[in-house]
Amino acid sequence: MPVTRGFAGRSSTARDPRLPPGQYDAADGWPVLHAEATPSIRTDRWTFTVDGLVQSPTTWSWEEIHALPGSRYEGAIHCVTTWSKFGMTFDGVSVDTLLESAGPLDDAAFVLARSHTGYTTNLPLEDVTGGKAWVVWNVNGTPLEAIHGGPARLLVPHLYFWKSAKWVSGLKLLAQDQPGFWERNGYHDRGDPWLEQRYQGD
Ligand SMILES: Nc1nc2c(c(=O)[nH]1)N[C@H]1C(S)=C(S)[C@@H](COP(=O)(O)O)O[C@H]1N2
Ligand SMILES: [Mo]
Repeated sequence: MPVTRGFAGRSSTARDPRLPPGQYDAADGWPVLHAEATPSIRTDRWTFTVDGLVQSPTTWSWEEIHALPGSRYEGAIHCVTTWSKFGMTFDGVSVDTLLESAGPLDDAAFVLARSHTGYTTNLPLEDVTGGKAWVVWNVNGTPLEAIHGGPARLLVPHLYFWKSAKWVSGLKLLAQDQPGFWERNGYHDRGDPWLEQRYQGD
C-alpha cells in the first residue's frame, strides 16, 4: 500500500536546526508543568543558599541577590515532554557569580538544586558553571509568574527543562551524584536534549 510521507505545512519545510531531535516548537504558548502545588512565596521572605562542599556557605535575600551583577540568557528552552520554545529572554544572576562567593571546595563535583517546595534535581557542577546556568526572576521583561517558578527559578537551558527547578531555594555542592525528584522517577540523570537523554538508559 502506498504511503504518503509528510504533510502540508511545517513538516514539508526544512526542519528548524535549532530544534533538538523529537522536539516541536511550542511557539504560541508556554506549557506549565510541575509536580507540586504552586506555592506563593513572598520576596521579603525569599532566600537562596549555596551550601555543602563550599568554603563559605552563603545565603542571599531577595535584595542581596538583586545587588549582584546581573546576567541574561537569550535563547531556547526544551522540555522532555517534547515542546521547545525559542527567543526566550531571562534575567537574573549567573550561577558562576553565586559560586564565586561561596567558593566550591576541590572535591565538589555535583550539585543538588532544591526548591522551597521540596523539589530537587541533580546536576554535574560543570553543567552549572562556565555561563551555562542562572537563577532568574524575569522572563521577556516581566517578573516570572508563580506558575513558572516565580519569584525565582533555576535556568539550565542546555539541558531538559526539569533541571530548571522552579521556586529554587538553593544549591548543595556534593562530591557524589545524588538523584533528584524526576531522576529517581525514571528520568535521565543528565538530560541533554541533543542526545535525547529523556529516560534512564537513553
Ligand atoms: N519545583 C519544581 N520545579 C520544576 C518542576 C517541578 O515539578 N517542580 N518540573 C520541571 C519540569 S518537568 C519542567 S518541564 C519545567 C516546567 O517549567 P514551566 O512550567 O515554567 O514550563 O519545570 C521544571 N521545574
Ligand atoms: Mo518536563
